[in-house]
Amino acid sequence: MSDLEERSVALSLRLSLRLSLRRPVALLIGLAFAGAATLFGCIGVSQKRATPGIVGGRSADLRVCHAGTRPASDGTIDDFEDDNTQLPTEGGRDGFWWTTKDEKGSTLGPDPFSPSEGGADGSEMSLRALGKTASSPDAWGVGFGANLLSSKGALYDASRYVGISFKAKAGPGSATTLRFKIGDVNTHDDAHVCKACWNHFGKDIGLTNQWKEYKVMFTEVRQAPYWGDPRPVALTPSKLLSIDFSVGPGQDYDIWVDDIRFLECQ
Ligand SMILES: [Ca+2]
Repeated sequence: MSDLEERSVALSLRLSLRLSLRRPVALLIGLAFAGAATLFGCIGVSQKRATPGIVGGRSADLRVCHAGTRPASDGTIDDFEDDNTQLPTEGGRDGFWWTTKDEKGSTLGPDPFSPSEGGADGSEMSLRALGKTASSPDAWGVGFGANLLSSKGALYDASRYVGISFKAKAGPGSATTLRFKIGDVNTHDDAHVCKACWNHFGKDIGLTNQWKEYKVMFTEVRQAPYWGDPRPVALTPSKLLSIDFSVGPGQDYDIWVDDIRFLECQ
């Protein structure tokens, strides 16, 4: 992500937090979907009418794996062994890693942001992010993530998967709480649906100082409370844009992640 795009994300986030970002385009798209849902309802194609302004977002559409999960055969989002900032071109993905931070003094390294030596399970490379997040009242911290597709605003269909696993650890003295998030059509600004964007569906992760695997199922991710517009009931796996990891304000952090994979049912 360029400096300009990074500033743009930070600016959008602040605007969204103030619930002041309202775009005629988003409204038109929302109305278009509402109209389509009404039409389908009339001709009996769909039994359930979508909530106006929400694309998908229904828990009934999420798959549950009764026999457990396994890494999908084309599921590697990144293992960082290629030592670059693009996702491996597997499963049709070709996006890039980026970073974002508040403008209140939070720092994020290394600069330039790229894979570091030392990985999970004896592998050679992983993704390390380290720095200090500001503690002022309006600081929100830092984040690092990847768009699943390189084309801006393109939606990635992950409906054949059921969740994402990754390995992670915290360095000595680091903050140990990390939030993992998935940006979808209803929460990502680039999809032009949300009016208050960036409250992605996510889960708080508690790290240790040892590499450990974490599984995050599409059924269990939630938006943070009290803000975001719209606020769908569930993630829409058929229309994803991004994944990211974020660290909240007022902390020293040294976070390592590796072997990020989509999961499928056993
Ligand atoms: Ca690795």
